[in-house]
Amino acid sequence: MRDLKVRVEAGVLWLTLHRPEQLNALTDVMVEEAISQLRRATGRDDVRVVVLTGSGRAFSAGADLGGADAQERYDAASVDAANYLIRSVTELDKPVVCGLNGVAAGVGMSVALACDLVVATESAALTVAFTEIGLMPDGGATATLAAAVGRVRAMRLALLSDVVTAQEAYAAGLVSHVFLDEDYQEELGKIVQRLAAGPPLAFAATKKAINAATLGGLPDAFARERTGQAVLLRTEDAAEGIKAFAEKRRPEFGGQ
Ligand code: T3D
Repeated sequence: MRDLKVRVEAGVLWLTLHRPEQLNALTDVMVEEAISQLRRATGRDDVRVVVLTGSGRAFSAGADLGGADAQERYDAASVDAANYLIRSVTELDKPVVCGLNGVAAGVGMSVALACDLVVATESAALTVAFTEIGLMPDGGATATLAAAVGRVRAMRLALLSDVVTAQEAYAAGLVSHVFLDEDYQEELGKIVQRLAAGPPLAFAATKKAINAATLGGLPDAFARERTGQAVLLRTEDAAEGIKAFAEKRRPEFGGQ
């Protein structure tokens, strides 16, 4: 698939989001293909660990905001697809590592937060971004963000969409590792190889137990996000937010 590069090497399934010109903004087809690869990974003996990463200078800028019909492309069904992608990460019985090679925004950040480890380059950054365009966080981020950083900082990040540097993200508990850009690829490779050589049954049981203990509210979060986002997507604020992004200006929200 052109926009999702897939390769298996030494027990590792590498899934690379590949729309570098659009900062790897996610299309429906990319989401569907990533889900399919993650779901198939369960039964693959040649896959012990999965890495999700991006091409170029971004991990993913979230939903694709390109085109005049951007707002109409999204509805409850697209929220369901995003949520299913997140579940495919959290429910996979193998470690999933986010190779945070650059910025993650919107549902791109939600994907990163769903992964078991987030290995970042020093130049990477995260921003919730949704509220900047009149939407609420989805892809389970209302649960995973709060689980990672606590309620108060989750509110700050979600309401103000501050851009968090990789070092700040590490200090806050959003990412598990940060490496200098020049060391990142090699260090990511070492971590992934340790996981590939580790005990699959113990990893599966550990992942399931930690997710159960920390993300028990995820199914309810998906449901709330679906309901809230379906409404927000049809507001004038969302239309203005998406239009303003395309026009590279600050949005003016009227609360309608
Ligand atoms: O169904 C549902 O689930 C609905 C909900 C949707 C889920 C969401 O993810 S909503 C949030 C969508 N994402 C955003 O709002 C983030 C938008 N992007 C940004 O805020 C910034 O691009 C970044 C902070 C990520 C990076 O900033 P910067 O200054 O490094 O790059 P830039 O100049 O803004 O972007 C570079 C190019 O990528 C630019 O194109 P150009 O002008 O060079 O032709 C820009 O338009 C493009 N780009 C960036 N983000 C997106 C995008 N193109 C399409 N979709 C994007 N999301």
